[in-house]
Amino acid sequence: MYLCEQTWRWYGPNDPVSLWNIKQAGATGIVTALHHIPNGEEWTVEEIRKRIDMIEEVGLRWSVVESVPVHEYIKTQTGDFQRYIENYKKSIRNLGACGVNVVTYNFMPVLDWTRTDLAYELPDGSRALRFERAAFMAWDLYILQRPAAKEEYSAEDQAKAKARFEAMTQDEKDLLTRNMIVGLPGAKESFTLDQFRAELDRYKDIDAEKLRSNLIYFLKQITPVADEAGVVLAIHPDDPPYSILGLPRIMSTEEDFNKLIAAVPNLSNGLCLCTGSFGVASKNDLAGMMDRLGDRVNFVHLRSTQRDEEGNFYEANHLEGDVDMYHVMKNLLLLQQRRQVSIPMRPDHGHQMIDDLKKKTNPGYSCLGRMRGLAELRGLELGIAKSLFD
Ligand code: DNO
Repeated sequence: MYLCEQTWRWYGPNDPVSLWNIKQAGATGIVTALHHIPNGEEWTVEEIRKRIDMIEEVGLRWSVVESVPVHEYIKTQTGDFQRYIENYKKSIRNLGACGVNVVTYNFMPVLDWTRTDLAYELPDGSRALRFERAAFMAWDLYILQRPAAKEEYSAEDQAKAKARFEAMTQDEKDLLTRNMIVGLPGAKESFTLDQFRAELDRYKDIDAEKLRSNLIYFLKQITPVADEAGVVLAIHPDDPPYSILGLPRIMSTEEDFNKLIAAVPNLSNGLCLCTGSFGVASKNDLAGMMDRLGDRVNFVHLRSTQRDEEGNFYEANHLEGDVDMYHVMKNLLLLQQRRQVSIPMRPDHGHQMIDDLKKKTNPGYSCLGRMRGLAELRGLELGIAKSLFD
C-alpha cells in the first residue's frame, strides 16, 4: 500500500522550527530551498550537498525543493533572461545529480502568495492568514494608487474600498503595506512602494497569453534537461487563483494546467496540487483534479480555506473550511496505488496557536499549527487507506 511521503517545509538554518522539531512532528521528508543564493544564480553541487548533509544528520531526507525561483527576467523575457534560463538548467542538473528529484516553482508575476492579514484572530484565539478584499482594494486604490485600478473596480467596490481605507489608522495602513509587499516567507523579494510600482510597470505590455507563452518557452528549455537529470517539476498554482493588481495570472484552473501539458508534454512537466490555492475558486473541483491530473501531480500541498460571499477568505483548519479534504485524500490515495508511488505531501500552513502565539514565527509556518494539520491529515489518510485496502 502506498501512502504519502509526509513532508514539512523548512526555511533552512534560520528557521525557528528546527529539524529535530520536524522529526518529532513525524515528518520524514524536508521541503526546502537554498534561500541564501540570490535569485537567478546557479545552485552548485557543493551548496546542495551541504544542505543535504544538514538534513541527513538528523535522519531526514531532502525530498522536495520549494522553490528554485524563476527570475522576473525569465517571466517577462527581458534583460539577461537567457543567462538565467541557463543557470536554472544548471541548478536542475546539479539537484538531480545529488538525488533531489522534485522541484517546485511558480510563474506568478512580481508577487508570490498574497494576504492582507497575517494574524486574523479566530474564535478559539488562534491566528490565521486572511485575504480581505476591501482592504486589498483600499491598498490598491489609495496606497499603491495604481492608475488603472479605478477602471477595474466597480463603483460599489470603490465605495467599499474608500470606507475601508478611511477607517484605517496609519499603523494599520503601514502594516497592510508590509503584508502586501515586504514579502511573505519564501517570496524572493521585498519592495518599497516605488520599487513595487516599477516592478508592476514591467508587465504593462504583458497580458495572460504573452505570459503563458513565456512560461511555455521556459518549460521547453527546462523540461528536456529535467527529463535527463531525473528531476520532475511541480508548478505551484496562483494564490489567490485570479489576476490581482492588473497582473496576469495563468495557473489558476485545471484548464490552465492542461494547456501547459498540451504545449509541453515532457514527462517532467508537472504540478504541485495546492488545495488551498486552487480551493479559493469554488469552480475548481479539487478531488476531480487530483484524479484527472494525477499522472502529473508530483507534490501536494494540503490546506483549506473558508470563503465568504464578499470574496474574502481565511485559512481554515485542515479538515474544515471549503476544501473537501476527505475526497481529495481518497483520490490522492487511489492515485498513489495506481501509480505505485508515494507522493510527497505537506501540511501547507497552519494556525499560530498555543505556545507559538508567544513566539516570533514565519507567518503560516509556525510549528504547532502545522503539527496539528499533519497529524489530522495522516490520520485521515490512514483511516481511508485501511478502510479501502485492508
Ligand atoms: C506559500 C507557498 C508558496 C510556494 C511558491 C512555490 O506558502 O505555497 O510560496 O512555495 O509559490 O514557488
